[in-house]
Amino acid sequence: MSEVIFHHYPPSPFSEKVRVAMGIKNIAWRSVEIPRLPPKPDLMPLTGGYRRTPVMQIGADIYCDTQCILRELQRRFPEPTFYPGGADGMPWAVNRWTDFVFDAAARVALGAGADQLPEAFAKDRGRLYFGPDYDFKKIKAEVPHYITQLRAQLGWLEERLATGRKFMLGDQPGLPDAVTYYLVWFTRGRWDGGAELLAEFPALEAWEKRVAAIGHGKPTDMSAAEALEVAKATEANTPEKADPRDAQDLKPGMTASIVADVDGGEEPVIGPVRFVDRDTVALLHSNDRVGTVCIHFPRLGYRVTPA
Ligand SMILES: N[C@@H](CCC(=O)N[C@@H](CS)C(=O)NCC(=O)O)C(=O)O
Repeated sequence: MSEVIFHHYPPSPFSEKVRVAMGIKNIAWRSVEIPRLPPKPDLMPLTGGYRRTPVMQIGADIYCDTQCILRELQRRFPEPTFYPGGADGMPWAVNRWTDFVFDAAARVALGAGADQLPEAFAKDRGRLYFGPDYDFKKIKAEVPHYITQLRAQLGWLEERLATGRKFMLGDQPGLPDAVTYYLVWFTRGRWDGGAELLAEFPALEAWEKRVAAIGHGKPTDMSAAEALEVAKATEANTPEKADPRDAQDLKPGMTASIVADVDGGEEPVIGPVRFVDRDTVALLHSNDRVGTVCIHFPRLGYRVTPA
């Protein structure tokens, strides 16, 4: 089987979600460090224009969005399961909820630190996370409100752990640990007030140390050029598949565009449909640097438009 190649940068919170998930499964993976800001000239040939972080590559199959990445990791590496104790299904709902918590955490961290943000970073993340009318002055003024939103939700995690569970589902770590840990990691690491807020939650802090101790599996560095070569030398391993129940009636071969269903100012990825099911849609994309790749997206949170 081709290696897992993970395109990310160390301070990326969504990447930390996946790094911990790979730690839970103790996966050996190749680490490609990508730029924190566009342009990302060695990533775009793989993603067809999708610019968010992280992205996972396995041969010529490219997985965008942590939802899609985590599902594929569970499919390819079923044991140890992300759903110990028969928690199947529920962790995906938890994962989706954490996007909402992250929005509060990002407003707190970026709002509180607004005066120190490098201009290019503020411009990029302002538009991406907070829409075309983003206003850091307003977000900064509302930080106390966003702290209340973050605190209430961190409190739920504390309640869960204060019952004596080692991990969110019991004695074994699972997907709910990976997808909530990054919120705590981001809150502590990126906001001056993080440590004080978290000090209210002793069970959460003890769990934070247990999850940190799991580590990130077995990463070894790879250059972006090598990752592009891997894609070029490999054929995508995704079969052609339609879904007779698909409400949009997407069919392999038809051209479609796909973009995150938020107003982040992102470019859609366009190409022929390869694979459709309830959770995933994959498009083909070709260019000189990688040949043809198959780019996978989640259905949830993404808008597909047939051309
Ligand atoms: N829904 C996406 C969100 C990913 C996301 O917003 N990632 C942030 C960084 S952690 C990002 O892309 N920032 C802009 C960038 O890296 O260019 C996912 O779950 O992967």
